[in-house]
Amino acid sequence: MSDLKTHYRTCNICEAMCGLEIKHQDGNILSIKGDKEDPFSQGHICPKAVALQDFYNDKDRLKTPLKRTTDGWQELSWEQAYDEIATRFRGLQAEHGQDTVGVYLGNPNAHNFGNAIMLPRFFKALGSNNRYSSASADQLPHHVASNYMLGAGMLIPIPDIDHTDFMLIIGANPIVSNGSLMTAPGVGKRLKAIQDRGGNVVVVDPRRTETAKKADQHLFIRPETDALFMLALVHTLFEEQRVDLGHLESIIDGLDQLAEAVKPYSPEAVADACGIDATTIRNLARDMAAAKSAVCYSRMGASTQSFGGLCQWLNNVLNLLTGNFDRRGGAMFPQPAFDLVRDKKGKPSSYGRYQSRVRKLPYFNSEFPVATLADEILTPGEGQIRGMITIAGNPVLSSPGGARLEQAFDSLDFMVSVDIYLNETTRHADIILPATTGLEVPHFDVFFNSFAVRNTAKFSEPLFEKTPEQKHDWEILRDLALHLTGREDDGVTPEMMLDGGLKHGAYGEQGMSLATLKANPHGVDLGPLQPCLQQRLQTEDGLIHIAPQLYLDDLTRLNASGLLEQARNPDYPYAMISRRLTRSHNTWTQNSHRLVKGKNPCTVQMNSADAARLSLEDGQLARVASPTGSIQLPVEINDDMFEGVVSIPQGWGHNRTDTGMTVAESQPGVSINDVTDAQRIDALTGNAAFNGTQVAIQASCFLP
Ligand SMILES: Nc1nc2c(c(=O)[nH]1)N[C@H]1C(S)=C(S)[C@@H](COP(=O)(O)OP(=O)(O)OC[C@H]3O[C@@H](n4cnc5c(=O)[nH]c(N)nc54)[C@H](O)[C@@H]3O)O[C@H]1N2
Ligand SMILES: Nc1nc2c(c(=O)[nH]1)N[C@H]1C(S)=C(S)[C@@H](COP(=O)(O)OP(=O)(O)OC[C@H]3O[C@@H](n4cnc5c(=O)[nH]c(N)nc54)[C@H](O)[C@@H]3O)O[C@H]1N2
Ligand code: SF4
Ligand SMILES: [Mo]
Repeated sequence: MSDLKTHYRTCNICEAMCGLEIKHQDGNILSIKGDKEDPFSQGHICPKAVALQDFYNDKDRLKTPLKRTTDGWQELSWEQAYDEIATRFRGLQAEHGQDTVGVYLGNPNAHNFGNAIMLPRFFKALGSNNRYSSASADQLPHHVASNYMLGAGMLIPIPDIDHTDFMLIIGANPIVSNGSLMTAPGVGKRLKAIQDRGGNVVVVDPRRTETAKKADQHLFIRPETDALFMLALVHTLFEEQRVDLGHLESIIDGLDQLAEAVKPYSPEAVADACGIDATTIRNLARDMAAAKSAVCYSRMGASTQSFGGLCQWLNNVLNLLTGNFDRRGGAMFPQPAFDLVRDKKGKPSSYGRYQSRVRKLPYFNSEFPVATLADEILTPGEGQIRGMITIAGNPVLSSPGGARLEQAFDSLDFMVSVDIYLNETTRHADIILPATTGLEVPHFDVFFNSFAVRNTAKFSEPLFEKTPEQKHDWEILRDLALHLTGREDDGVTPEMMLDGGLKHGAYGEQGMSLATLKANPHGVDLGPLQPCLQQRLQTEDGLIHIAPQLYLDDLTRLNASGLLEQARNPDYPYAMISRRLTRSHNTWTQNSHRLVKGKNPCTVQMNSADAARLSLEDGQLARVASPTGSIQLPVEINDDMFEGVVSIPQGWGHNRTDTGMTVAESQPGVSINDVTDAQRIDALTGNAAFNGTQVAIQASCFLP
């Protein structure tokens, strides 16, 4: 028996970047705990980190390339797989054009530094513009707002949660999600600290969430009316002359146009639509303006909805107008050691450079919206997608109208998936390329350091060596690129590129390098966020654009939406929203026995008044239907729900046939995205509009 060893690394599951301390011996994990010496997370951890050992040990995890044949899945060598993929993709492209091969990237790409660094090479080799990702089912409106207001889509303002005196949280549940576009391990403690220093936390959400329960004030809001609500806050700031631009005053452009545009949206005009009375809205605007420091933080609830673009613009507007932009305790800008924003100045953004073929949706950040991926596969004509590669994504469960995407994948000439499981998406592939994951992979957060509430940097070595047959995601991407182009390997690795980026980054002159990080396995603290926007701003004129024309134009769409009049479809009278669960992450963690054991969490939560109206009892099976599909799941009566709104978990539905996730199949749940509609988008950004999907509910005729 060898010695007991301790390994330090960063958890790769969600955005919180928790440091872990893992005790192991002879290849067995003895414990996974929070690393108290991690300067950022200081010992915080959630139940999912302990499941990292389950993913490592999972017997269902794929280790060798698989090919679908009439006799089922057969193993093949990496070389055979690469050769076949290159031949098939190039064949399709020769016949139907470069763009005939589509790419879908899922969420774990953002948590895997090898992918983040190697993907551009793969894209270049493939040469297709038909790219899609989970970003357009998530945070795209944040990028579009930063692009138009600040000149760079990745320059995202982050709430300075550790120093603020007033935090307005709209459509986020960080106690469960552990924060998003706000990497902040231990959000609960950080929120409590706001209250302990005399500050206030206000949550605006159609559900009284775990976060709302800890807040000083919770306001129920009708789904998708957030833009109206925020317009009324902005209106009040102007009307009551509470605008104070602070140190950025001289570089903010467009204030007069903004003041004019918000005139119609008084609190009285929007109150009924939002379900929040006018005095409460006015008082909130006053409180935010009067606070020593304040920050408005809007996330998924305000982003994945029909006016997600307007919401994320208005979020920034509120922080600017109260003088809280780029200011301690307000919305600040991290300065990561490996910087994704540097030197973007003057480079035109790709927003609207192309339109998608079928629905004419805008291109942004070199991608089309995932809400139109099925259309591009299923609609014949020049430019149709006939081949597809998914990389670390499960869009059959995660995309709006997932069931239609499933049909679309079935119709492809050739499909490849780079993944760790045989799941609802990868089962449609002709070849699956299995990657290493989690504890076998070196780790550096290329993205989440750009969104973190403190500047830190950390590199983690793999805990376990991969076997000689296994390949890292980045090696698969590199090898595919080499097979597609016929080029020789130049030997460049993600670690080399990371080292270069660190040495040339903001802390390079102070000795930052990969060697520095390797010498500090708990991570390096680079200090609290500092005002730095004037140096980091990327607009060509050096100004902050507070009222870009595309947002002012989109107000016409908001006015015509029927939201102000509270228009409802009588056939589908309930508004459906999604929820996240503490013990699952999107679609892929449900093969851990310790995470899914216990009661079925995949329930439809509804208010008792709604349940009474529908004659539904707690635990009874209900059918939730939209014009695009229906699912059946148990009712959970819960007065934490706003009347007329029902909540269903996202990421479930492991009840499809021919998948290979045996634990997940034992507690499958149903997929909310069998009910969502890919036609429902934020037309401005192309982002999926999951929230507020109109549904009908009735008792199910089947027994549970
Ligand atoms: N209705 C509704 N839908 C939603 C949401 C919602 O709130 N409501 N949320 C949206 C959001 S925010 C997101 S981010 C998307 C997520 O959408 P996706 O990214 O499509 O879904 P994931 O479950 O993250 O898929 C991860 C895939 O990667 C695989 N995987 C895990 N680790 C690795 C690895 O190390 N390497 C490789 N190669 N593969 C790996 C998993 O097996 C799985 O197939 O879902 C969106 N969908
Ligand atoms: N445990 C766990 N953690 C996760 C994930 C997970 O699956 N599980 N996923 C990760 C990912 S990929 C992401 S992007 C982040 C997301 O992190 P968050 O943005 O915090 O995500 P949610 O928990 O979905 O919170 C969205 C909130 O918006 C509310 N909401 C819905 N519709 C509306 C609306 O119209 N208006 C308003 N104001 N609110 C609305 C919902 O009730 C919900 O409370 O979480 C990450 N962390
Ligand atoms: S909060 Fe996120 S990063 Fe932290 S341990 Fe849990 S899953 Fe991992
Ligand atoms: Mo996400």
